[in-house]
Amino acid sequence: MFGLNAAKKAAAVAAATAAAATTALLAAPTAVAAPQPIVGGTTTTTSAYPFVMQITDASQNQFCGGTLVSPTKVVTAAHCMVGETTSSVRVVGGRTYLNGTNGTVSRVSKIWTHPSYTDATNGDDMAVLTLSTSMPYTPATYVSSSQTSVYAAGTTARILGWGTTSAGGSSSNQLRTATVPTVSDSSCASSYGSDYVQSDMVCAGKTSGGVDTCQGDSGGPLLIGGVLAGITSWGEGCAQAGYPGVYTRLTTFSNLVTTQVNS
Ligand code: 4AZ
Repeated sequence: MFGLNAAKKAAAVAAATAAAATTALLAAPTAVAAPQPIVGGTTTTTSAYPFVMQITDASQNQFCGGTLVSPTKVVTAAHCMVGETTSSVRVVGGRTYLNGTNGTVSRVSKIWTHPSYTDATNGDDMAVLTLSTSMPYTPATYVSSSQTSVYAAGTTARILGWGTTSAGGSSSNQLRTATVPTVSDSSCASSYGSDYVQSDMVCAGKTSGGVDTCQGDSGGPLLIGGVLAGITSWGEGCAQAGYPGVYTRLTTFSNLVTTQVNS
């Protein structure tokens, strides 16, 4: 499983989850929990988190998240940009609902993808978009390269996005958020083996599962102390016990972000 990309993992596990859910329904119908936000969070707004951007296609259909780090620069995941061009992508700010028409829509004049990126499970899953139109929203601050202690195991991190509320489920029309504890490198390596690249990734999630990012949340922020510290990248399914979400470890890439912000 670990060689699959994030989207394929989600799809593959969705089939297994559906089969398991059928069994559970037959055995104990009242024991099946309703799907929850992101997976397991609450609704929020872009007024509360003004730096959270929708990454959309040219028809403004959202497919990933992003984080505004300057009026014209958005951090997202490299895997979100595979197959995309400056003409195929838009960035939408200030729009809480996927079916909204408000906020600010910008074209993208440059897509900078980490030059070593190959696959989310190999690391380097980061990209910086340059916007044609400035966003009139407060950007997020992001970690500096020296702030490696922010990831100490058990630290509360916040995840945000419009992604599916269960593996293989539907996206959320409204922006959602949840908090998850960071997970130690040793624990995450136990979950994911050599697909966990400690230098480039950090894991977050409850041991028992139930709260996680999921498909469509990719590229969006992981905040620690309100500061951008990670990018939603991949995981084995969503919210499964023993399989935390995997995020790009932004301290490793902070200087590259700054170079792009100043370019
Ligand atoms: C995805 O397919 C995806 N549970 C994003 C995050 C996670 C899994 C899959 C983490 O975009």
